Amino acid sequence: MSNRTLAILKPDCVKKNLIGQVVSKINEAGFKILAVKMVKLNKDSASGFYEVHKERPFFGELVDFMTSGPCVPIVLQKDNAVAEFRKLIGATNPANAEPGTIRKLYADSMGENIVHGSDSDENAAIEIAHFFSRKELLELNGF
Ligand code: 3AN
Repeated sequence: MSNRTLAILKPDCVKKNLIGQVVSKINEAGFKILAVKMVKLNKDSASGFYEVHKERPFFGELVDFMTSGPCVPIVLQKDNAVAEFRKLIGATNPANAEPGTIRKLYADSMGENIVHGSDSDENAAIEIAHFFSRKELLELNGF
């Protein structure tokens, strides 16, 4: 089991000035930040990131939203990071998210749901590589 996951603070999180509050929740839950940056995705990059969803009816909307403003990818470390982070963010639809989860606290809708979290160790590795080069990760953390 890997101890890393990729979080993205989505464009709604950045626009609503919630970066600080969400990062506080992440730190309070015991995650260590290994790497962080702010980026504005273009259509190709967002489509590549969400490749697995390309046949879903909401794909166009998802790519439009993810390219609508800057977002903040973060590499996080904790034991059992993928599952622990998904527990912290709550269900995809904020209406169904547990009280106290990041999406319950801050998200407006299924599409604009504040934060992304990898759904498997395999995808975490792919998603981390989408945003951070080997060189950057080596320089920051020796991995
Ligand atoms: P999660 O991010 O909780 O793993 P997924 O993998 O089912 O959720 O969906 C990927 C992203 O697609 C979600 N974060 C959400 O922003 C968006 N999404 C999922 N379902 C819908 C929907 N019905 N309408 C609009 N956007 C959606």
